Amino acid sequence: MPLHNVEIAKMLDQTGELLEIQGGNPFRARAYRRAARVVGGLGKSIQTLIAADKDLTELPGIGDDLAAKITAIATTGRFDLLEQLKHELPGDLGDIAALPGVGPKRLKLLYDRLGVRTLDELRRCAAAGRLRDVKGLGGKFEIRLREALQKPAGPSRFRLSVVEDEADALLAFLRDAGGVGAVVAAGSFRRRRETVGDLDILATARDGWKIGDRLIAYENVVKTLAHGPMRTSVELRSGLQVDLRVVPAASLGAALIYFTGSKAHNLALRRLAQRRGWKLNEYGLFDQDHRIAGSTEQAVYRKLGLSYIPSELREDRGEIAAARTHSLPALVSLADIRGDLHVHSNWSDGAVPIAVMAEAARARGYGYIALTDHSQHLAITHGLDVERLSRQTDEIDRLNARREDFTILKGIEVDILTDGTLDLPDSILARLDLVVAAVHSRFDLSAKAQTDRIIRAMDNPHVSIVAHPTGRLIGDRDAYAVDMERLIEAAAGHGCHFEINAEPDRLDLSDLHARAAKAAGVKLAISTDAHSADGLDFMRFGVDQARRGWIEPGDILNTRQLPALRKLLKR
Ligand code: DGT
Ligand code: CA
Ligand code: CA
Repeated sequence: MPLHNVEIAKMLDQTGELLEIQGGNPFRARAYRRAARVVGGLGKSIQTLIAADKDLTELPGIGDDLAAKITAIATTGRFDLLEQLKHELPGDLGDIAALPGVGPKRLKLLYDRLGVRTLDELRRCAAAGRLRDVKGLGGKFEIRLREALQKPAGPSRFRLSVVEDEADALLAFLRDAGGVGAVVAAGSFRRRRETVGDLDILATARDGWKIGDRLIAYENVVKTLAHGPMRTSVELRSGLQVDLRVVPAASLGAALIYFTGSKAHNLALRRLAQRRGWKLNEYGLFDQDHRIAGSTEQAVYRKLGLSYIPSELREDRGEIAAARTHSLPALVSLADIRGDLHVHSNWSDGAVPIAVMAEAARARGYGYIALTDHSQHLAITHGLDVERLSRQTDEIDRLNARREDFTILKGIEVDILTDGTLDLPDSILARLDLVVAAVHSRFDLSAKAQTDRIIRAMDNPHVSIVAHPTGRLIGDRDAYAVDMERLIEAAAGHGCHFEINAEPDRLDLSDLHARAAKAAGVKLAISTDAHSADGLDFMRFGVDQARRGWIEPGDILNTRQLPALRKLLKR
């Protein structure tokens, strides 16, 4: 049975961890971890890539060996190396290593100091409060571990990109059935939240049992949780739960509003209806027993005196008041994007040459990209020093001379060092079209030190954009401590811009931070941080996040034509 990206990523990550625990070649362990992140963050499913005969070695950091292994995992559902590694460790240590926060050091402490070999022994130790007796096993770690031990296996929330993979395939499968009308995804997925708890699907169908039967027959279903003529719930192999509801066509709009949510948005709408003496539920908008709207969302909103509210805004964050005065923002959309301002090539840790990235961007209808490889401090990425960067700019000049209709901007993703100075001298930065600055180290500084550090970087007039400003990796690493209010204020004062990094595990700035930046007049770049041509397709997730942040085309740098963009990049 074929596996999904999340599951493949988990196996690769665990392999990296076990290799590290064994203490072998650290680069090998790191390569697996990195491959896990790449696979986990892909815009397309590995299954699709393999089916289309795509060369997996084009993905960043994936060589022949890893490509073969990933293909084997994806097609057989098993990973022999991982099984072997688990087998080589005593007891359940292989599974214990997969728990959150358990790395090689803590695993060794658990084994040496507490004699833990099995999950049962670990549970007993945690319940008896013995973890905190060992330095390094108490505090937050103990709390997190207890939670993880209580929870059934598998992640409880899924990244949007992962659910999109599942949803695309599943919706196509359901639509293929006979006698089916609309089949639409609702819930947090339709609101484009960065993570999704479960997937809600609405359908109209002649026979509710039949479409439910078809869902149950889907190849990735492992468990049926409920089955009836109006509702079928299943669990997929990845652990994702799917709720399918069959509704009459006359109620589709009302049901879409209800099941798209959010709950807070729904409650506010219902209060609005009640004030007019009406009733709103998933079947329609009713005046006494008479349905006055229900077949489309537009009709329901209109009857309530509201403009149509895009799903991304339905969080009860002021959208209803704005819809009442017809002053909702005209949200940015993918079609507004004219270029990508954060892109890597194989000069640092990207997978392909500059020309390939440029061609891929052009094929997506863009007029420009900014090449922003890493700077020297990030040695592991083969970051550029002054000499290589100036050779790269020559290369870009040569490539640009070949094309009238497309421009490669010369840029760098320069490291912000611990003290807030930049990793390359001003003399070279001055020669670039744009400088993207980012924190890649010392995530552990105090909020004050981290904030000061980034503001100091923005003090450098060559810096145009701060990339992934909070450093979070969704589900993996929290944002570093930083005072976002002060950062936004400083950016506004300096004419510096922030990035919404579109990588599905970053989405950094988040929706709320983006909205706060907009309120302060700070402009944003929506950038993919692509390390391969396919990575450019992450743009849509960045746009989703921006829409959730009430962002309009005018708030975004890369909706501009090149001359206007150049002006904004100059400080
Ligand atoms: P999730 O799945 O945790 O990412 O978030 P949602 O928003 O998809 O939530 P879910 O799956 O529990 O329910 C789907 C939608 O159904 C939710 O957005 C709003 C609606 N809904 C669920 N429970 C209630 C409720 O008690 N009252 C109202 N008014 N709506 C509800
Ligand atoms: Ca849901
Ligand atoms: Ca649900």
